[in-house]
Amino acid sequence: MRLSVVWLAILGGCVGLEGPEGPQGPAGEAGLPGGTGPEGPTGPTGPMGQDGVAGQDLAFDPSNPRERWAGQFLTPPMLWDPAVGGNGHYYGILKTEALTWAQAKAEAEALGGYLACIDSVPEDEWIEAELLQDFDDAFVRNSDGFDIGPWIGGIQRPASAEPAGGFRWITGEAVDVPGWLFDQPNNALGIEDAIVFMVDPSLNDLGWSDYPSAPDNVSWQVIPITALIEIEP
Ligand SMILES: [Ca+2]
Ligand SMILES: [Ca+2]
Repeated sequence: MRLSVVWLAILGGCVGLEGPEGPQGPAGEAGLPGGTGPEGPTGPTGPMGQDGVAGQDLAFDPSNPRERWAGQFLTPPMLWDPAVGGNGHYYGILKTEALTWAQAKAEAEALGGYLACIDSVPEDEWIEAELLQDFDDAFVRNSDGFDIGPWIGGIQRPASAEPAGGFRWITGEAVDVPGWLFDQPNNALGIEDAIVFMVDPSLNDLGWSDYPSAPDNVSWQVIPITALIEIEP
């Protein structure tokens, strides 16, 4: 697993930005299934302490996507901060069972967001560096050694010129950021019509590939297990 040191460093860095660590609270008597015993006291905020205010209870803020959907993502959704040139949107990797592109799109919308629509090079670079680089759990490896990552919001209109014609974001915008891996899109098997992040082992590179929106799990195909979701707060 490449995950880990670098990713934890990134995560640690993000936590660090929020302030010093609070002390670990005493463990409460968690409400056990069956309801035996009262729920124990909530300890003061621990290492993930918001704002790092020692001893302050962590108030759940449903307007903050980082908290609202934290349990459903591989990590809490991350803010592309306008202070560093970002768009103020949150991005998270939803991990589920194998998903077709249409299922991933529906899951994203059910969470109040949409499959990420990447319309600038800085957005693409930020996503790769902060959400995908060294984060193996977002990928599933196929029999040819390609690591297939999360679905994003690009889809090819039917009857478009192959291999590259007619790709649009679900926002309706044209896909015109140069995020494709070398030799992609290639319309492999003549059936690739949606966009995933992928690692090409021969290039040792991460980028986009076209991929069948409804993989049938034959031959080299695997079905993506994650979706990159963009949320506008
Ligand atoms: Ca195609
Ligand atoms: Ca492809």
